[in-house]
Amino acid sequence: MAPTIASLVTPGPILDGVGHSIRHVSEMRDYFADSASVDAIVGAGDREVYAFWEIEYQGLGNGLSYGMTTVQPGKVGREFHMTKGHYHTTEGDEIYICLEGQGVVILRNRAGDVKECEMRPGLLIYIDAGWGHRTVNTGTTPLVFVSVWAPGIEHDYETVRREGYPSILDAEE
Ligand code: PAN
Ligand code: ZN
Repeated sequence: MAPTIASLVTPGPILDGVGHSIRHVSEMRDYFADSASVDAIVGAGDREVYAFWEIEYQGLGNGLSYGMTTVQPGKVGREFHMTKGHYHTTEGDEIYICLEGQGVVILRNRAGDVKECEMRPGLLIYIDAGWGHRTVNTGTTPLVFVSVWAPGIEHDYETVRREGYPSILDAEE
């Protein structure tokens, strides 16, 4: 799903910062544990795990950046489809608002404490600065959510890749 932007703000400086990214299984080799399953999926033609839009605020003043993510249902090995996950390198909070589907946001701080928040339509998840976040689709339909964050945040994926990060395994083989 793509966001439809209905704005009272001059669109120029905001739309300049729009990004659209699609993450396939092939780009997530470092994130899924079962490399044989990754190879099998990529060999069969690869597939999308998730896609997201980002609208980075580039105007004057204290604006907001926001985006929309769709995580497709599915598993790689026993792990449910998920985002790469990241930490924010600068202090700055974020909210997620779930629109469709079912899943979990896994929060982890740099001390290694982990919390899980349910995602279902209508739930709002507040992500405090300092907590990494990864979103997992545990359902059978696309998981769609809106995110809003403080402008100027840099996304740190390297720590997740280096240290690893919790995921959700299906109970069934
Ligand atoms: C979100 C995420 C989006 C994609 O907009 O960037 O869901 O997940 P990854 O960034 O982990 O690939 C967000 O948390 N922004 O700060
Ligand atoms: Zn974030």
